[in-house]
Amino acid sequence: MNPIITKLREIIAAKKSNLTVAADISSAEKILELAEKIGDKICVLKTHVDILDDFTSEFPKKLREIADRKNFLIFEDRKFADIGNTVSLQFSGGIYKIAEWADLINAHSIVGEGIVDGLRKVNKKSGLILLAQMTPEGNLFTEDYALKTVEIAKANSDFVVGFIGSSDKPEILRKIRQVAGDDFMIFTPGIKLAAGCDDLGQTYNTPEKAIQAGTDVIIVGRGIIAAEDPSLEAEKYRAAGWEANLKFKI
Ligand code: 5BU
Repeated sequence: MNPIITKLREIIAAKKSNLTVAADISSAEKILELAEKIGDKICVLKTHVDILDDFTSEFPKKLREIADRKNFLIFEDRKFADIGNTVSLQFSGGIYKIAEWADLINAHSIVGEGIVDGLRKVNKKSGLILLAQMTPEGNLFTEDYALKTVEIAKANSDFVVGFIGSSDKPEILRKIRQVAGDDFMIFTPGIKLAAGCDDLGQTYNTPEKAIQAGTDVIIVGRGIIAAEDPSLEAEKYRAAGWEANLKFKI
């Protein structure tokens, strides 16, 4: 088991928070401001560094300082999806040098186990999340695909910390949980207090539905970052996620 799992579980218990906030904002400064505001409420902050207009190598350093002070992990949602050699270059190099700073990264399993080997080759400190499902309407993920992804994870449990699972197909999510057992963490995006969808096919389900289906960590983006008061909203999601955790998991 990857020690990052233990660390994440400790953070979740200490902060009574299974909430990840997706900081889908194009300004580094605004992400840092958000992290200061909501850092106490979250277990993980999720980034897409390639949407930043003003990325510099200072950004991950500053975010790390906040993450250490407020006790949360940093998840770069890069969704690697290439041959082993290419992903090792993408993970370690380029402008972003993700391997230097991300606690968590993710990858598609569609290309097979070689992607895990390619990422592991240059890994320094990150844990890998495999996409077993995705949230958009009409996606091509199947139960068979999800369960084969779990097999890859089990064969690489030194590095793989868990899965992305979607509560829009809770029966598959439940199977992932059953087959994966408790040595992996499941992260679920597409979460809002009011279920529904956006205008580009994103599906939303409630924290309760995701956790009942077996998820460990809920990922919330616009439900929090687009709110008038993100810290107030983050507290609502933290409380809802934790309540569901107590009801269904402990
Ligand atoms: P939202 O604003 O709560 O819809 O943002 C969801 C975030 O989770 C966003 O950063 C997506 O890139 C990310 N995401 C997702 O929505 N669905 C998926 O299947 C995966 C990631 Br994998």
